[in-house]
Amino acid sequence: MLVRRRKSWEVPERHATPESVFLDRRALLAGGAGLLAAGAMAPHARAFSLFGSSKVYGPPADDPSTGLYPFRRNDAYKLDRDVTPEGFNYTYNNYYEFGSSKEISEPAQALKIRPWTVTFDGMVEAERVVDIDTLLAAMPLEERLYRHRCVEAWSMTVPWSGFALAELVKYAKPLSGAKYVRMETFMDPKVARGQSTGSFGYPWPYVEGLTIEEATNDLAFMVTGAYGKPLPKQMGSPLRLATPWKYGFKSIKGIVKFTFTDERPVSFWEDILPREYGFWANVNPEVPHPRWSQAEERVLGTREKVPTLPFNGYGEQVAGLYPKDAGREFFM
Ligand SMILES: Nc1nc2c(c(=O)[nH]1)N[C@H]1C(S)=C(S)[C@@H](COP(=O)(O)O)O[C@H]1N2
Ligand SMILES: [Mo]
Repeated sequence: MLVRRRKSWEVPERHATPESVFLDRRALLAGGAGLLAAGAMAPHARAFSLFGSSKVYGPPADDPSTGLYPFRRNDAYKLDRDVTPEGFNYTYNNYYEFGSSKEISEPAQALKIRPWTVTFDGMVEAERVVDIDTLLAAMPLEERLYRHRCVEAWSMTVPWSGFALAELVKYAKPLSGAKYVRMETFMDPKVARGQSTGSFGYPWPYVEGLTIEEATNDLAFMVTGAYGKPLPKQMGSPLRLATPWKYGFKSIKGIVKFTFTDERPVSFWEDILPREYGFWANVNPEVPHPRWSQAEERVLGTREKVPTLPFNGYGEQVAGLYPKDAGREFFM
């Protein structure tokens, strides 16, 4: 059963793009990817063809929120490394709804991001369904620089645009008995082919969850844009999560629903492979994944490997959310 449900994370180096390919791609992006024919690339042509289309898909041209950007930067969130060039973020993605490789930016363009509604239900004062642009107008918009650490041992740094998840929780008016917020991605197998074919019976739609304490911690951020512009579709437009102290799979994309509950939600990957992916997924270099080390990470856009930090470097803000003697289950 577990073997049937195998996914690419189980063989991270196979999907982790070799450094040489990255370098070729960087040169290509710098030179105007669309103009270079693969044939002109001679020795690198084969490596490049791994990426399929050479087109870089940025923010959707018809995104009605474009005029709101850029958001005011909140300088409280600082980085110790360079921002990852946007070309990398636009072309190297995890979004299994559109395929299990990193090169899903082209199929992701099929997603319609308007109209888009967000539902608040479960243990709330009153259920409501809100249009994304109404929500954007109601939230205090800001930009923050965050690190992102994927469980596959690569990392990026991103200028995210959005608003504090705590503001959204306030807006949703949860009842005092609510202990968790469960988040759900859109479901549309006609548009997202990964949700229908070849998906090994994955439990679509994608689900993630946080405790209310985590969700109302300052660091938890709802993302609507990146690099001072609306999000490209492949990065989770029009609404995704960023919880930078947790492994990247917690950062659910394409969110359509927030459900407040007193029962701990089961996350998508936890449901598929509970021995390897848990609910908490806090970054910890000392707790290896069952099949690889988490001690270091490849920094996308560079040739560097750097040590991974506890809570991805955000321990000061979030370590207090967890027991002092937190065991392995908090870090997987
Ligand atoms: N709905 C959905 N959200 C998702 C995923 C996914 O497959 N589906 N992948 C996750 C993983 S594993 C990571 S590392 C990040 C990747 O975000 P990026 O493509 O913007 O780098 O999205 C997360 N959110
Ligand atoms: Mo990830």
